[in-house]
Amino acid sequence: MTTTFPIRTDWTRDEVRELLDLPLLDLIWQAQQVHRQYNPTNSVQLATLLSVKTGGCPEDCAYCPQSAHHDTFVERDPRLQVSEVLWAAQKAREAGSTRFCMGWAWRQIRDGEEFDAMLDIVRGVKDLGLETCVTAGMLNEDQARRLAEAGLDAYNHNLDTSPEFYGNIISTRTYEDRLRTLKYVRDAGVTICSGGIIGMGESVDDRAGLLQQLATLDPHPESVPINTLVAVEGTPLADAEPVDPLDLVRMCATARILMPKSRVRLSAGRRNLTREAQVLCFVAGANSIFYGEALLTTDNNDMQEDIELLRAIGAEALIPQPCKNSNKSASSAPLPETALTTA
Ligand code: SAM
Ligand code: DTB
Ligand code: SF4
Repeated sequence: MTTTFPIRTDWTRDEVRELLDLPLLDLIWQAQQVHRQYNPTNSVQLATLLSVKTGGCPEDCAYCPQSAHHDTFVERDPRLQVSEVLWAAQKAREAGSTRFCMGWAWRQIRDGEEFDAMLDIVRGVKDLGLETCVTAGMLNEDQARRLAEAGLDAYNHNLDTSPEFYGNIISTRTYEDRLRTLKYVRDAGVTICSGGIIGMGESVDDRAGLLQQLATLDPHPESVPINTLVAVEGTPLADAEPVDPLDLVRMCATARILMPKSRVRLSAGRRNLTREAQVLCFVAGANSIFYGEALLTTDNNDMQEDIELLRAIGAEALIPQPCKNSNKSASSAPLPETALTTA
């Protein structure tokens, strides 16, 4: 008999903890059942990242190489021009990506020229037929509304960890600040991308706390990035203990069970995983990756190796939506044999 799993937004922390503590084989079995019920195809979404405004961020996030509070390899770069971003988006599309995620290292973007350029970028990327995602720190209600009007599909704003552990990682903003921006984004009709990071010295209970926060947002975030800390020299977390990849598998599986329909994205830190560990994450319910040479400021997995791995497991990539004015319809398709990069 097939069990069916309802979608719930009333998860308790104890329930989440029980899932995280299950024998791994039982956890993966349950996650696979949920995954097959809600996501019956083998589709894996490829999302490409681009840092539009890099470094010099006034926030003090302990993990982040872009914080002005830490002395890291990241140089404050002049922000990219609209045309440079659109060129990069076009390349990402040609390489097989369907979602283009753009980062601005801000605490909160100011209205005016800078914000208007962001709106132009969103419109331009959308016109290429890509899903658009922006991450730029806090937003006010009006900014969320204007981004929605420009056609923004998703806003990334991670809760990062549990409410109790948050103060150990960031002191310049609060959990409530984060939740408020998520509410403005949701109210404006933009989908939410929100997840967190493991490997910052948090306990299993903190991981349960993060997942419980995400899984009690109603509706669930449409996209849930699970990052493993990329320990960068010069940040306070430079010497953090590496994460056991099986703990990442547990996070993916538990996120899948809690949020059956969300895209669970295997995010930063994938470069340190073997092919087999990545496959276990896909089995556990991850169904998206960051695809491209770089994340925001650090290196990502080799694109050709990614295509080969996804082909080896029979994954299907979504194909980009048609550009505006094209009459072709969108669908999902086998992956290309090679990452279609052009210099
Ligand atoms: N400033 C914006 C913000 O914080 O929302 C956007 C950019 S920020 C770099 C986006 C997310 O990347 C963070 O919320 C964090 O979860 C993740 N991140 C940043 N540095 C990381 C690192 N070294 N390792 C893993 N994840 C990281
Ligand atoms: C997310 O959760 N991870 C991405 C994206 N959302 C913006 C960023 C990862 C950043 C890793 C460190 C860096 O390359 O700067
Ligand atoms: Fe700034 Fe975002 Fe980095 Fe925090 S994570 S320092 S808010 S860029």
